[in-house]
Amino acid sequence: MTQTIIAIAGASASGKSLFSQTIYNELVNELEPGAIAIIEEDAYYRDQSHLPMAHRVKTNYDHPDAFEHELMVEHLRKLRAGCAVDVPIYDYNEHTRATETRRVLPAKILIVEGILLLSDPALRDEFDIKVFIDTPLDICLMRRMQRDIEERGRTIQSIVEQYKRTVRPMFYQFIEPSKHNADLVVTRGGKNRVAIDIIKSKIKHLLQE
Ligand code: UZR
Ligand code: MG
Repeated sequence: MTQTIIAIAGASASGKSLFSQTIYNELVNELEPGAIAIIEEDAYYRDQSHLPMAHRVKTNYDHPDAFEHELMVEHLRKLRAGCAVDVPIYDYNEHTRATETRRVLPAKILIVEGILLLSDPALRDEFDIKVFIDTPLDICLMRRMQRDIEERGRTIQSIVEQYKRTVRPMFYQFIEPSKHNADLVVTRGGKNRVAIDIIKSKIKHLLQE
């Protein structure tokens, strides 16, 4: 069953996914099978299949209400109780959930990453270790332009529009203040080698206990 849940939060394109995946990928082969698993908050964006595309593009995806945090809490509790869960898969091009899901088994250590993990009090209580990736917002915007064009099928125009309308204001309203709920603040993002090594050794230490 899952014993330790580590939250990795921070702005969109701050390097959360890279930070989390680097830790996961470097540990997964070294540890015994089933010792570590990873879940993304993005997977819990609400299903919008009942809404037409014109409505889906208008959703505020940077607001806590865009996420089904209730389902995420339920899944985290099931994993702690030793049960497997079927995590949704989100399709950024369609702005809704895919029909398939991904089965996640109750690994001893679970890494969870996402923008609003530390702003929701109900969700926050589920985490044993809370990390905030603190990357300057202009760096995030540059990364986001590249990523969203290459991986999420967006245009410069749509990225600029979303950034002004939701990404930036919601960052200042919800994400930035949530930093104070973190146990650790990591500067720069996904390539902070010292921070990656510190979390890795903490995980190994926890597994030896
Ligand atoms: P990360 N997002 C979309 O652009 N479309 C969707 O259908 C769902 C999410 C974006 C969202 C948020 N915002 O900033 C980002 N907008 O995905 C979060 N606007 O993902 O943490 O990987 O950057
Ligand atoms: Mg990401």
